[in-house]
Amino acid sequence: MSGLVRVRSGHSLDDVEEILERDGAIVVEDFTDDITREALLADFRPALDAQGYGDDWYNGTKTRRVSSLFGRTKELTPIVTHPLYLGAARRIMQKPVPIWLGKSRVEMTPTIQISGTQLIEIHPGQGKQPLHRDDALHLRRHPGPTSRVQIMVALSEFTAENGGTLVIPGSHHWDDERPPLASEAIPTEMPPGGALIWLGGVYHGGGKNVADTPRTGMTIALDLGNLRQEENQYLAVPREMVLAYPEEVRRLLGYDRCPPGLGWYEMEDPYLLLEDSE
Ligand SMILES: O=C(O)CCC(=O)C(=O)O
Repeated sequence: MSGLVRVRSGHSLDDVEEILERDGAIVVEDFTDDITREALLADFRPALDAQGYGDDWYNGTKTRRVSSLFGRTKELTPIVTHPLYLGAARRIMQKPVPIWLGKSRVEMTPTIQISGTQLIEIHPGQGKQPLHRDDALHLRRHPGPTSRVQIMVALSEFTAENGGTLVIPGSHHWDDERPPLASEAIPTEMPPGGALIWLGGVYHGGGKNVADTPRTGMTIALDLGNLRQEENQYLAVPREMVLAYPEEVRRLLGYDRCPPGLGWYEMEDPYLLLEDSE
């Protein structure tokens, strides 16, 4: 494959879903506008500037990372509810599962939830990150149903030179025996405001930065609601910040119950806990 399919924000969801199922990844060129991108950068910049480089081969020794993103800004609604991101994630992951309840055959549809969030700023001199699958966190076998749909929003331009995310298209179809090779990976190139959406089973990694400016990306992962969140959102996002978001986002942050009965509080929908405080 020569490159990732590139679409615009108004593209048909049917088509984006089909491309993601086939290639495992897609670029949306105009995912977010400059106003949102600049507001996000303004909210994140103090934390990013105060953050030192990582100190291991995986996170990068010339890379700055900041997490707890929903606790640091109130501007993430248009990103996480974007119809092509949330829409594709819902279609790909929220598949009904048949179960027996006594003699009744019923179908339960899982929720999805915000799992990990990170700003990743790759500085000049950073080498390639090892290619990996993010759904390895779920200790699962491949190929199989998708348990994660992730996004990387370009807060600065992404190029082949500055560390644009390396992706192996189609690798979510591979089994667990086939190793990823650097020669199979292609760099994600996109303008500021563009986004890469990819499935958890796709091999990818941060690229090498041989440019003279940093590459700044913001990643959010949506996972199936019956899995543990990668980043503990109950600890990462203070209550007042959860309350600053609309119901759909609060539920995505984990204040929701995944059928048939995961995550309840006092045997009720945990969302009630937020309603009571308004
Ligand atoms: O920064 C990137 O482009 C990808 C980072 C990544 O895949 C990771 O840190 O797990």
